[in-house]
Amino acid sequence: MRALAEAPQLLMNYLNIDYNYIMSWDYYDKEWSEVKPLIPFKQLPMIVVDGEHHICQSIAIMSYIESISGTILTDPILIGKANSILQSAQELFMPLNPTINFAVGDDFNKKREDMMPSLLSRFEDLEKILLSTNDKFFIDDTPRACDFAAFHHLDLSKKLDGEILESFPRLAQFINDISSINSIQLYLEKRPELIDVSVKPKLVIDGIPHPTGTQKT
Ligand SMILES: N[C@@H](CCC(=O)N[C@@H](CS)C(=O)NCC(=O)O)C(=O)O
Repeated sequence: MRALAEAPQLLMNYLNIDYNYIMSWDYYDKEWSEVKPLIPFKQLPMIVVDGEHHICQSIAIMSYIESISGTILTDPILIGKANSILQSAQELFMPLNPTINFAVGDDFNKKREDMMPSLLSRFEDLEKILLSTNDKFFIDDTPRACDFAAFHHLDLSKKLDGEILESFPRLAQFINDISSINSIQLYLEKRPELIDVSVKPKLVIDGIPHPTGTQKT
């Protein structure tokens, strides 16, 4: 699925950190149902460092990446603000991400309708914060974990409704600013495309469409 591994990958691409993205069934050579009980919190994403350290939870993964890159914030106020944006952005995960990646037909339409008020409310909050600053991104002119998390969910929401960001010009500008960063543009061009959302969602990996889900195909 295109979900919580996106922001860590955007961050690593921005920071020019080399990594391999490996499906769990390829890394462990086992079905997901057999892998799940083996990993620390039974869910992905997980980053494996030096082949021995297993870090789960997307926010923890991003904190780790920022720590090793030396781009960590030091001002406690800014750290607090960045964390509040990061957590608020990650709260958009459910039900947005599973709906886009898996729901089809009437179920997709119902979920879209049900989530719209809370989605729009959170978008309003994020729009307001960006409008209150003269900076390009949420904290300053440097994109950080909180920016990439917000970017992921906002970008994904366009697959729920292609016009959803029309009422949020500052968020649309933010998406544009993140997408135009050279390393991010390259990543977005090469990442698997998510197609047939709401019909029969698939990720196109190396030119081959694979149904989303937890089965190796
Ligand atoms: N709080 C966790 C949530 C992780 C999560 O929900 N992972 C989903 C995919 S994005 C998962 O592993 N689903 C498969 C399963 O639960 O078996 C995080 O931020 O990483």
